[in-house]
Amino acid sequence: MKHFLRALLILCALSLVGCRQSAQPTPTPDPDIQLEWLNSDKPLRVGMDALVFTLKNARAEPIRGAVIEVRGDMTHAGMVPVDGKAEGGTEDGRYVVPFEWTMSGDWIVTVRATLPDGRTTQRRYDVQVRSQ
Ligand SMILES: [Cu+2]
Repeated sequence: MKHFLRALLILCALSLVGCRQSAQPTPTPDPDIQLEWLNSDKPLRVGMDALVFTLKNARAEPIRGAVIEVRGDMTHAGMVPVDGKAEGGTEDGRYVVPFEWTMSGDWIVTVRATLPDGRTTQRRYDVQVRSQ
């Protein structure tokens, strides 16, 4: 019994670490960079998806040549985070990130854009993914 309790404690501690790892301090977004997730309002379903982001400057002009990195963490413990990435962008500043929703439930999506000049911005979205 003693061993079981200890194992349980260790498991809890480990899952807490796994769960909170993604909660890095969010840097203040650069007001000159507008990062938007265009299709975040449509219903999200388990499986492969294509996340579309736009990147614009303060004058609403498209920014090309950036890198957009997406990280998805589920709110419960024991899941491997999902990563996605897009580089370059289209002429109108769109970036399409292939991304797989591996499970239904609540996700925290962290999107980070790195511009060619090294500036970065980050946004967080809390979304719900439904089963098929
Ligand atoms: Cu999960």
